[in-house]
Amino acid sequence: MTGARSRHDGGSDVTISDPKRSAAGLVAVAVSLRRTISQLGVTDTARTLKALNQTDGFDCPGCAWPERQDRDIIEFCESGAKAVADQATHTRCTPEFFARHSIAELAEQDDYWLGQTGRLTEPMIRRAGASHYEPVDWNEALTIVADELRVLRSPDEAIFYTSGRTSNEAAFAYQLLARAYGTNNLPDCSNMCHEPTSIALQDAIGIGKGSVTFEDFDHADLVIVVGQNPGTNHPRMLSTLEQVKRRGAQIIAVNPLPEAGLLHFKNPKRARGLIGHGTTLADIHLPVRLGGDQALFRWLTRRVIEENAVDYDFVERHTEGFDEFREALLQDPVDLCADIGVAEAALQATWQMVRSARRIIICWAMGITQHRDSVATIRDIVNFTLVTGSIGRLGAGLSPIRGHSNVQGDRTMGVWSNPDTALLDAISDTFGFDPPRAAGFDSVESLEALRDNKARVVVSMGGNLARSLPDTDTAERALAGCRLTVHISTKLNRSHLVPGELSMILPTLARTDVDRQASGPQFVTIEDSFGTVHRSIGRLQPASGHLRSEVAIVAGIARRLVPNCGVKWDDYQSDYRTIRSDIARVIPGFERFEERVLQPGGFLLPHPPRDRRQFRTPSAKAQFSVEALHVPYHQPGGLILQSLRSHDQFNTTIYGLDDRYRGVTGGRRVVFVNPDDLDRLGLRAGSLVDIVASSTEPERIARAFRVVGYPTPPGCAAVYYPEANVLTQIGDRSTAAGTPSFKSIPVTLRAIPLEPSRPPLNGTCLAL
Ligand SMILES: Nc1nc2c(c(=O)[nH]1)N[C@H]1C(S)=C(S)[C@@H](COP(=O)(O)OP(=O)(O)OC[C@H]3O[C@@H](n4cnc5c(=O)[nH]c(N)nc54)[C@H](O)[C@@H]3O)O[C@H]1N2
Ligand SMILES: Nc1nc2c(c(=O)[nH]1)N[C@H]1C(S)=C(S)[C@@H](COP(=O)(O)OP(=O)(O)OC[C@H]3O[C@@H](n4cnc5c(=O)[nH]c(N)nc54)[C@H](O)[C@@H]3O)O[C@H]1N2
Ligand SMILES: [Mo]
Repeated sequence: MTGARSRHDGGSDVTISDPKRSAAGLVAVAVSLRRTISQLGVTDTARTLKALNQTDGFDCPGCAWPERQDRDIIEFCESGAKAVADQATHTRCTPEFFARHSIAELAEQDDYWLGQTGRLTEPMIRRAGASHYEPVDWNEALTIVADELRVLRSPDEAIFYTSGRTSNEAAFAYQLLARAYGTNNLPDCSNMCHEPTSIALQDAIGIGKGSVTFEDFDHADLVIVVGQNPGTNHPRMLSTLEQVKRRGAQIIAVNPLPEAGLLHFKNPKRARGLIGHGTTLADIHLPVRLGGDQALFRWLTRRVIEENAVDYDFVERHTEGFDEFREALLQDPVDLCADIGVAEAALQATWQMVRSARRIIICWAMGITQHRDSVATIRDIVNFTLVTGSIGRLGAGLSPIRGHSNVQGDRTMGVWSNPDTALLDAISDTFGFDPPRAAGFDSVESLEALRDNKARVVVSMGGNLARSLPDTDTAERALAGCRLTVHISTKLNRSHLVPGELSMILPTLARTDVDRQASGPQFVTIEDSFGTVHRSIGRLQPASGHLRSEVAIVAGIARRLVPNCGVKWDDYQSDYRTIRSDIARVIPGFERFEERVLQPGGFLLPHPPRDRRQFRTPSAKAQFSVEALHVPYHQPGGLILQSLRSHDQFNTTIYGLDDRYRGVTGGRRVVFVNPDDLDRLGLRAGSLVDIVASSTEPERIARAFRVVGYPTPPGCAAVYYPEANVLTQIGDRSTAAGTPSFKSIPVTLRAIPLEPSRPPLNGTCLAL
């Protein structure tokens, strides 16, 4: 089974200590510097960190949390420093490396090892039947890609995936290439991430994006952070949460786990943060059960209605469907404590806090989106914001926190398997070719199409589908069954090692690198989680003279495949201003793009609900919706399992083997279980177990995990992504958005007898 391949298997080297109760502080500074200096040396570390997230520097290749206009001279976090160290590393993965190691040999290594091989330096090809990758020149590589695409029976046999680091310019060119060629098969990482958010918000308020900016955080009375771990995944958000607290406003954290970054923050930019106890963030932590959020928001909304706290002025003027919604909601059982997983007293305290707040922001991320009923949950979150009039009011709003640094921008640029007619019409009007109208495959549908031989070529603009998709075994087989796999990548990853009959690794510039084209040095643009579009300019010398920018690679394929589609591919490549000028013609909100993006800090895209309480739904009103209440309960003898990120990874890229805040050191194959469940299941902390997905055919097993007793709610366990992906079936996905249910997998734990040579771990049962 796939999961068993790691050198760091079985958690044998893992040590466990108590989880931390505060995030950042001096340790974070020390780790940031140690990591960057070890990868880049002292001089490049200084040069790089100074430019990180500055208006004339480059955008962090980590998360999508925005920068303030009046940003600090140091505007990065530990996770950002690690992301930069990973990309700007001086280690190189060269043709000699590929000559030394066969693909089969490399496939035996784990993700951490693969990530340590450094930046790719030259285009590589695995020719049919070959055991090794070998160098190939760019002309031959791009010609093969175009030739292979040209001979497919239908353009819909090709899949063009995008991971969310790709710049606006490259994304715009890439979706034009796919559509001029003739397919809407443009899956993206968003399909596995915030797709439920985009769908729920589009239907409810007429735009699939969040409705807040920093100004709102500056005026909020209450910020509710739901299903998100900012201490690890969006650490710069902690400064904003700290400011919220210092103004006297309040924070509620809704999370099964007591994540350190939700409890206390030691701001490394202030002396007190370095030596003191830090700022307390969450006033209330609600340890909801996995998937208990929908019940929570319905309970709260019912309180709002029953205790006469509805913003009737907003509801009457700006919404539709309130009466039906209220009637349906009042049918809910009065006592939802068990469904939420939280005691009545804590709910009442939460209600008091909500009752006294006029300006409420709700933030959420993967803890909400990666469930079967995620769209319904988000609609119920929106229902709550509508009864409280929390949209289009200063200090209030919906704040989905995006993942990849440009995932929101890639979608704005048209990377979308289910595009709206307006976009396709604008493309047709501007370039004169007729883009396909039928929807293409999203990420999981692409996997199904590959499995069923309906698709035969995958082009992957970033990403690591072998590890990020559900059902790892099928994903690997699907990639290996392709006629051609093309990976436009910065670093080696598992997907390169399950090559199609022909496979290509096309090495590309990273965000940190200088991008020089025929017209001179180029910048690219990025859209953050609040909808601000700004510049990013690389500062470091590229890892090798052979690297090409993502734009140049797209243009190189396009020039050979669709030379006469009305897009000026040569100009696109030589001068990115040409691309921006076309974006301005095609994408609404980008008028005078070049001029406005040259302003320091860039510009904010329009958001009608936020700006004017205007809702572009069919009725021009925000929509209440009636949703069925659903809670994923575990079976007797089983658990519900979530998969999440450690403090030392970026998605499928594993930076290191420590999860500092959760007290895990030296390994990743651990499963966090509530101590009461250990008794119920007849297990002990330190036991070695296989994790078995319930009722799947064939049986799905993730092998050899150490049990850690941890303060997670009863019945709810946790394990790291991507080790857990083998457990998620392709069919387990959000009913309305297709996003895999990575955070509610029904499982059982099967004990593996301990070998006599391996004593049980000490200290694996943590104090609650
Ligand atoms: N350093 C670093 N930064 C990153 C990433 C990274 O891997 N590393 N990834 C980037 C990407 S692409 C994304 S999408 C984001 C992800 O950012 P997050 O969404 O913060 O990522 P996860 O680690 O998946 O954490 C989910 C959190 O939700 C909680 N949770 C799980 N299930 C539930 C539930 O049912 N209800 C509630 N209320 N909470 C729940 C978990 O306990 C955990 O705290 O981060 C981005 N930033
Ligand atoms: N079990 C489980 N599975 C999950 C999740 C989960 O929480 N649990 N989360 C899901 C989420 S939220 C997401 S977003 C997906 C992410 O899934 P993917 O987008 O498929 O994966 P990443 O790990 O982000 O991609 C990493 C690779 O991108 C390449 N890369 C890095 N920077 C660049 C660049 O600038 N340009 C190019 N061209 N390539 C680059 C590198 O080669 C690197 O190996 O995974 C999903 N899968
Ligand atoms: Mo994501």
